[in-house]
Amino acid sequence: MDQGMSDGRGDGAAKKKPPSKAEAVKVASQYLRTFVADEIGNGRANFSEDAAAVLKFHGSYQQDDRDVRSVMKREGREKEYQLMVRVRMPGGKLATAAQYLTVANVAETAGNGTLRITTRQEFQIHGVVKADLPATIRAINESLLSTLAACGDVERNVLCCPAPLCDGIRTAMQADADRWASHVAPRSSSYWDIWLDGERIANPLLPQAGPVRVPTAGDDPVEPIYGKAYLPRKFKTAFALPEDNCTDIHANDLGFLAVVEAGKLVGYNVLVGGGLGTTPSAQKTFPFLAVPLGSIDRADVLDIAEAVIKVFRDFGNRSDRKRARLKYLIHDWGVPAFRAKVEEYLGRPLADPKPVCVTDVDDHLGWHEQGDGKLFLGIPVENGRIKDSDGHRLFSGLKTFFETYGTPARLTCQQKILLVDLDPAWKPKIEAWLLDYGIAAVEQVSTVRRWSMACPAFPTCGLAVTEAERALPTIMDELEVELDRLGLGAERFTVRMTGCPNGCARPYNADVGLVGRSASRNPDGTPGPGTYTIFLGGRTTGDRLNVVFKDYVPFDRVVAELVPVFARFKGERTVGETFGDFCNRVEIEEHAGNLSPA
Ligand code: SRM
Ligand code: SF4
Repeated sequence: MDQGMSDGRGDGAAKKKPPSKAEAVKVASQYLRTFVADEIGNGRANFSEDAAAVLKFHGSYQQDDRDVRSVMKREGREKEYQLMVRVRMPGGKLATAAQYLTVANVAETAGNGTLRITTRQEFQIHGVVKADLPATIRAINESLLSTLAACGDVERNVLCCPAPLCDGIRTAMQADADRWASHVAPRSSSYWDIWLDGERIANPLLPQAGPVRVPTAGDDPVEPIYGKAYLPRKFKTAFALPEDNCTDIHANDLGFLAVVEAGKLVGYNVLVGGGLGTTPSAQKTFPFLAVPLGSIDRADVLDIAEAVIKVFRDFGNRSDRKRARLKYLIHDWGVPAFRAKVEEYLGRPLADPKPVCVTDVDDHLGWHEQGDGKLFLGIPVENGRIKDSDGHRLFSGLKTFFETYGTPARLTCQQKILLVDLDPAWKPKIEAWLLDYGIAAVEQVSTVRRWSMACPAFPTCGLAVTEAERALPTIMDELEVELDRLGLGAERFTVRMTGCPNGCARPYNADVGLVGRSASRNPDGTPGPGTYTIFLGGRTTGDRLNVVFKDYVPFDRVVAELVPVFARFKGERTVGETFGDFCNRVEIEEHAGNLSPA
């Protein structure tokens, strides 16, 4: 995986190709209005392809139940259409208990009775039928949350460390993230017209009517930041602290890495070009980690973010969606040329990056003091799925919790939930509540499971080729046994699994990445677990890509392939060396590109 950059502007050929069909649909949607508005009440169970493409900008994906897809096809019946609704939550913040209860209520009444915390600290509700979509979006908006721009070719949910620590730094960083999130949200009125009868519910996290910060020749009167065709592709931004990269900043198109002086947040190093999606058969695609572009004062966040996003808007590849992410523009141009263009848009030079980089990560689980006399409690949620099953009643338990205590919450980019603003006097009762509902405290979860994540994959994701969320718990059961046997149970490393190479659980910068490679079928025709590519040698801090260890590994062989590497790590590691660092060192020392046990 080449992190190298070219230094010339090599994408000229792609520029001459005609725009893709997706571009035509965006323009024809007239600022995200037509198609969707025309089809909501047409009595059909599904949206047309064009409407489904525009619907993403409104925060919803059209899906079908893949567990029954082949049966339905065999019986000549229509797919089991359903919608996934994503709730936009900058910095993962739920300001009130009522917001949580609204989302949980919608999941119960219109969805499949579960909630999914995503790797970008949002909620997803799966299984909503088309007829229930308007009421679902209205309820979410009435609770002062939104779904606008949770998906689509726009700035996605802006990530920020969610820990409610009163250290003066996180609060300031969260305020900067909120300012950018509201400034960059789409400004067209179509969302309110379609779902809320034109009523703009006052929501501080939605678009500010104010002017753009960096006026450029390409600005459109309705959408001055995006224009009629919005962005060439999705765009992702994260804020992080060097000692706490819990937002995985290097996986984002744009990153703000805090520069702290004398205990105060004074500015940021600006990182650009992160993105993980890849298609193994297309060499022109690859995962890439964001690289430093320059440094800025806090006051300049909106200006620099707007300049970067507008350069992407104007020069990103609009003919080939596989190569449309910012990382490819930067790869093709090289950092110096990209920086020069950003400076041109900004109207001033950018200071060089400061000597600040990521050093650690905190998942914020367990009990912590906030610094204002209150406590917060981070709760593990396996693969982000909030559900009731087998005596573990997390879904019911959280509802009771928010009804009882009425406190806010935060979601993390590790798919976990933080219960915040807790009175220390409540601690014994809250611990009893955990026991009552069979909710595991962090101390009861193994280190390997604690640091693992999987994407949803089957049955909801239309792009899945293998299982992930439903398969990782089995891998964890097996790994726990093997790691304990080797005396490695306390080792901290990340295991991240996805059902296809798109990288939604960020497998390519994990210590261990398990990426769905080829499909299989169960005897009853439902999707089987498939085969996986095993990647090794990333880092828990997320600032190094891993490399392929083994390809096409059947699901039931994954742990068997890993165990000899763990055994070798135990025998050969240097003092304090982590598993990811060991794999990376051995791979580099042996120049083998393969860590097969000696
Ligand atoms: Fe993702 C597409 C789920 C984070 C890269 N992602 C999808 C879709 C919408 C499938 C689709 O297009 O039909 C998945 C819906 C599955 C379902 O049933 O819910 C999906 N992505 C997810 C979530 C829910 C995974 C999770 O375990 O939480 C995450 C939602 C985040 C959110 O709240 O917005 C999610 N996706 C990511 C990340 C990680 C991140 O952003 O930190 C990545 C890698 C970083 C990146 O963007 O490069 C990621 N998702 C993709 C890609 C590949 C993009 C590319 O540049 O090639 C796709 C496919 C696409 O866009 O065409 C994709
Ligand atoms: Fe779907 Fe692939 Fe993303 Fe998993 S990684 S949610 S299978 S697109």
